[in-house]
Amino acid sequence: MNHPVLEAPVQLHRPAAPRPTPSGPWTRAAVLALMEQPFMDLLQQAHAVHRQQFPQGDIELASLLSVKTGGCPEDCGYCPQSAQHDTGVEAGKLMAPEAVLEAARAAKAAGATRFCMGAAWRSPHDRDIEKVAALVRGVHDLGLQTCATLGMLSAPQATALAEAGLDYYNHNLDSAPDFYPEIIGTRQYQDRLDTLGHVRAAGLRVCCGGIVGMGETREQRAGLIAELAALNPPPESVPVNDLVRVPGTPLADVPELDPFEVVRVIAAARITMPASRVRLSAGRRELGDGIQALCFMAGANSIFYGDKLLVTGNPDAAADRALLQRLDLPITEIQG
Ligand code: SAM
Ligand code: DTB
Ligand code: SF4
Repeated sequence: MNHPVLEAPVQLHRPAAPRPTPSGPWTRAAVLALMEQPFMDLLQQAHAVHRQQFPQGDIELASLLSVKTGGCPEDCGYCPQSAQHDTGVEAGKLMAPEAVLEAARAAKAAGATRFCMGAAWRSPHDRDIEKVAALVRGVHDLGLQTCATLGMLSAPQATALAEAGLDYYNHNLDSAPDFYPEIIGTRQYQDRLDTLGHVRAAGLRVCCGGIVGMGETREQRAGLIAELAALNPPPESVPVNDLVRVPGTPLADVPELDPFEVVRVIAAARITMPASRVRLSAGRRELGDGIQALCFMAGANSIFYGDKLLVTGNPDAAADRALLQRLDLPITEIQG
């Protein structure tokens, strides 16, 4: 049963076009059936898969840096960086390489193994790709795994980033296809799938997940997980973001999602994408330590680490280290 308060519809854009349900073992109905189990049964099932797939139980620490902030032409209803929302986020230029490398060195020194660079672009120009490629080379040379999230990419752009040493590309499906048009009007679900195709074809590893708590139904949360699990192969990293409700965005006043729903989504991601790193992403500050512990039990084994996400806050690095220590959870080490 969904909590009725959690079902507040948000109608920002046009209604959704019908779309075939994903094929393969994890149809939307099958994922929903998983999620509708009694909470403890779902948790137990997910934890068993997690133990089997990740016997060391380590938590990956990925640090984020907004290398180009604000002024984005897209209208994503959740995003503080859209130029279409009045959130007080100023549009900036691409950061200078030395400042990016300084942040990457600090992230490495604090224990991160992956460094993700985010840019508020709809789709980068080729000249932007050349500049980001230089950043990727520099971060790669520090011995960190590299990730970037720059919006939609063409096939040659994805290849250029792979050649520069990019390990992962983050591009989220964000929601179920039938909810997507209510949140974003400036691009289509298929645009996201096309970029993911170019990223895969370039040999990059895929980081792809979504956001919950935007007013979608539980069935639509199941629909997102079904779409992610149907990617072939499934994404290596699956970020699950709990909406950070930023004043000035159209979703600022959406009712808060029951935090146990986040745990259910993490559990469903773990069961349907057993080999993937499931990252408990935005919203951890609001979820608190107890719910985060349940998420780790349900199979989350990665977090964004560092005091800031892109423009909003994240738990302090020291508080995160303390939490993992209190839960006896080891941190992923840099390989090699
Ligand atoms: N512009 C690029 C894009 O949209 O792919 C990259 C940056 S964008 C900020 C990366 C992701 O951050 C989005 O796909 C969304 O999942 C997440 N995100 C943005 N705003 C958020 C918010 N307020 N709460 C939770 N997640 C958010
Ligand atoms: C992802 O899935 N979550 C991160 C990362 N990929 C780029 C971004 C979260 C953004 C939260 C709101 C903000 O600070 O802008
Ligand atoms: Fe732009 Fe990405 Fe924010 Fe959408 S989520 S407005 S594409 S920065």
